[in-house]
Amino acid sequence: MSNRLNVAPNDLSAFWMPFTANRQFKQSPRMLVSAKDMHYTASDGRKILDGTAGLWCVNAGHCRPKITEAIQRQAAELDYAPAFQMGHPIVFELANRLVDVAPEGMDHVFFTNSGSESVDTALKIALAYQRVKGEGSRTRLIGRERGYHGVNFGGISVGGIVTNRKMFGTLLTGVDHLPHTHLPGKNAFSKGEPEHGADLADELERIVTLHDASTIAAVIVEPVAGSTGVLIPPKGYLQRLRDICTKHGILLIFDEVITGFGRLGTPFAADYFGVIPDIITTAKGVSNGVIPMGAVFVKKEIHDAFMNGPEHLIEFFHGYTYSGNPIASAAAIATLDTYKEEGLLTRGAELAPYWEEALHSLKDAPHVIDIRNIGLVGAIELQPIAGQPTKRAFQAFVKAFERGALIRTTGDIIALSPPLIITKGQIDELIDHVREVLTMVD
Ligand code: PXG
Ligand code: PLP
Repeated sequence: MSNRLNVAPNDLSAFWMPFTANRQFKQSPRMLVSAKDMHYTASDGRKILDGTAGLWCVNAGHCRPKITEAIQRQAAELDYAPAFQMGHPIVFELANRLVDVAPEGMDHVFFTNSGSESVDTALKIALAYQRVKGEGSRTRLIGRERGYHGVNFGGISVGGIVTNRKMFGTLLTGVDHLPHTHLPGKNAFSKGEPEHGADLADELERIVTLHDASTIAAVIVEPVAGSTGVLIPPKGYLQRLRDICTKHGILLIFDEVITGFGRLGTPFAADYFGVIPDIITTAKGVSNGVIPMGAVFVKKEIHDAFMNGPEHLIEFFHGYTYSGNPIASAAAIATLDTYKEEGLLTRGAELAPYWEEALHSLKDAPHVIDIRNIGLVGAIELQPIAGQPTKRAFQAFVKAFERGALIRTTGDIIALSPPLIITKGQIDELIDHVREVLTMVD
């Protein structure tokens, strides 16, 4: 039996932290205790400028009053309602509101609680859709190298990050991968979409030739790969993928868990690139990161293909206890209200030129070998310390935190994605912190 008295208030051992160097963290913890708008407050009282919108999710900034109030009100009114064979009005309202901001034709929404669940949901919808329309031989899924699609089994199978895959056996079978599009030799220091590499989409034709189109259900890509260091698609690449998928009857899934809800200066990346997929996965910004929620958007024809057979039967055997949870739904509606009132789904477009110049002003800073940007996302790639990859960037992360800025690092890449409410002055401040820490690291 656990005895709470045995647990000192500052005992950090029980919590097995996700994606964290646990032992190192617990020796010198970095604790956040409160947040407001663009800033966190650390446990020692210091204000920390949030350069990463939490983990790419707090798009409207922290502790926004409408969202806080909506959660408080909803928790007191209807805390939980069963998600299966029952409904509550708020989730229907939210679905309508989401369809209104989604790209044309994305008329239906399936709710989840995270990006990982959204991805596995989308893969299941794709497989089941092919089957209900009589193409049950289409069982293969195609992902991409350096893709991040969360941590569930479907997501790591189509994902392209070796550390997230190698411990977990054979994963889903029947998966193949496109090559990633990162070509530093040709595209270093590109502003926005890089010039070279659209032809990498033609690798899909090679994969189709190898397996035959009749065996492939769907292709899933992040329009801009976030987690593996902000890899921006070469000009024309996504349109080519779209064309090849259409030609072969393959569904195209955009994983917009990061790019959704204004990150690129448009509501979705599909809007930014003018390429409409068949399914869009989202999470994070849908509820401003405040409460777990994810949403999968599907085209009308996909949804409608399931609406056959006897009406008393469940059409799609999938769902989560917390799909469309009332409190999360209320938080998401208040989030959409906040985005709308403050124009946040397009504010990134206004700030993008300033952001681009500020980021690229780091070109001559020590260790910098590439800078990339699109919308309100940026990456600064560092030369790794020989034989010690990731060490230099991690030092930069720790030093930035000590100085008062939260940045994110992946490998030897610094990724920046501030809340969409950032001011030009705060952009300067963030970039100055990065410039300074680059002079301090080994
Ligand atoms: N797809 C994409 C494209 C993502 O970026 C997920 C799925 C999974 O979402 P959940 O909610 O299950 O974590 C993500 C999440 C980082 C970082 O620093 C990125 C994510 C999560 C945490 C950290 O790059 N992306
Ligand atoms: N495991 C058990 C034993 C369950 O009963 C359930 C749901 O009822 C789950 C897992 C799935 O949980 P969730 O619906 O929250 O994903």
